[in-house]
Amino acid sequence: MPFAQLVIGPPGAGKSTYCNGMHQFLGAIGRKCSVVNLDPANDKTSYPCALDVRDLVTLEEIMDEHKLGPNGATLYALEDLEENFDWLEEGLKELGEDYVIFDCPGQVELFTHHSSLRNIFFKIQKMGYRLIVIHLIDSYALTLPSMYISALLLSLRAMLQLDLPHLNVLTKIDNLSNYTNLPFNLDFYTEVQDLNYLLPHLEAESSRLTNSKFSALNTAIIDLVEEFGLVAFETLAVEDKKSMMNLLKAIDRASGYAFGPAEGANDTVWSVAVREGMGGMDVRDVQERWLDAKDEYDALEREELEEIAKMEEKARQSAMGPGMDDLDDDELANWSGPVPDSGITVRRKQT
Ligand SMILES: Nc1nc2c(ncn2[C@@H]2O[C@H](COP(=O)(O)OP(=O)(O)OP(=O)(O)O)[C@@H](O)[C@H]2O)c(=O)[nH]1
Ligand SMILES: [Mg+2]
Repeated sequence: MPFAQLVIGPPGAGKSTYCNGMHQFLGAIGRKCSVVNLDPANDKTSYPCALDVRDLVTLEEIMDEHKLGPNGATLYALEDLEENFDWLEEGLKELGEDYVIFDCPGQVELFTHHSSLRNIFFKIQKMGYRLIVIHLIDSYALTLPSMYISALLLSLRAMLQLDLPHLNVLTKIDNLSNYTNLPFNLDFYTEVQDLNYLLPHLEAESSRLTNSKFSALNTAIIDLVEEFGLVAFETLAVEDKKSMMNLLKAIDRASGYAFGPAEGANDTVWSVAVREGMGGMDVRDVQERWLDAKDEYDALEREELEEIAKMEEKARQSAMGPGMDDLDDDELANWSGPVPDSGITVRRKQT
C-alpha cells in the first residue's frame, strides 16, 4: 500500500522547492521516495525526476499546436494526461512501494473548478495509493487581510473539490519577518478561529471596502469559512530541518502513514526523531523562531554550526595525533606520524 503526497498551490508558492526538500528529507530518514513531475511547464526540475509528464506532453507543443496561452495549454495538458492515464499507471507501477511526491502545476483552476486533476488523483487512489493533498500557500498572503481571505477561500474550495485528506501549509515562513508587522499572532492565522477580528483591518485596507455592500459581503465570506470549519494551516521554512520534521509528522498523521510502515532498522537520528514524535512545534514556537526572535535564533544556529565544525576539526586532528604545524625543524625531520590529507593521493612504487 504505497503512500503519496499531491503537492498543489498557486504559482510560486514553493511546490517544486518543497518536493526537492521533502525528497531529500525523506532520503535522510531512510524512507524510499520518488518524485513525479505533473507540471508540463516545469522544464528544469531541481529534484531527480522518477517520472516526468513532459515525456508525454509539453506546454510548448500544446501552445504551438492549438494556439493556446499558457493557462489554457496547462488545462489541455492535464486533460491529455487524464486521457492517457495508462502512461502514468505504467510508470507508477515501476516505482513499486516507493513513497511518491507529485509536483503539480500552479494553475488554481485545476484544483478549484476543472475536473481533470481530480479525476487523475482518484485514478491514482484506485491503484491502491493512500493520498494526501499538500496545499502550499506563500505566507506573504498574511500581510494583507484581503489576500488572507482569498487564501482561505482558495483552501476551502480546494478541500471541497478534491475531497481527499488535505493539509494547507503556509510556506516561506522564514521570510515573514521581512514584511510589515502583522496585527495578530501567527496562531490567529493558522487556527482560523475568530475571523471577525479581521473585519476592521479588512475595511482599513481600502476605502472601497468600507462601503456597506462590501461590509455585508465580507461578513458573509467570513461566516462561510467559519461555518465549514475545515481550513487551518501548518507552517513551513523548507530549509529548516525542525520545520520539515514538524510538517512531516502532521502529514504522516493525516495520511495514516504514522500507523503504517516504519522505516528500516538502519535508522538515522532524524528518522527516530520523526517516529518518536520529537520536534513537535507549537505554532507559538514557530512565531518565536521566525517572527519574535528570528535574529537571536539565527545567530544561535550559526554559533551551533560553528561549534560543530570546530568539534569535527578537533576530532579529525586528534585522530591524526599531534599536528605537524606544532613541530620544530628537528622534530619535523624525524616525523613518523600520518601526513594530513592535502587532497592529493601519491602512489608509491612497490619495492
Ligand atoms: N525563503 C524561502 N523561499 C522559498 C521557500 N520555498 C520556496 N522558496 C522560493 O520561492 C520561489 C518559488 O518556488 P518554486 O518552488 O519554484 O514555486 P512553485 O510553486 O513550484 O512555482 P510554479 O511551479 O511556478 O507554480 C523560489 O525562488 C524558491 O527559492 C522557503 O521555505 N523559504
Ligand atoms: Mg514548480
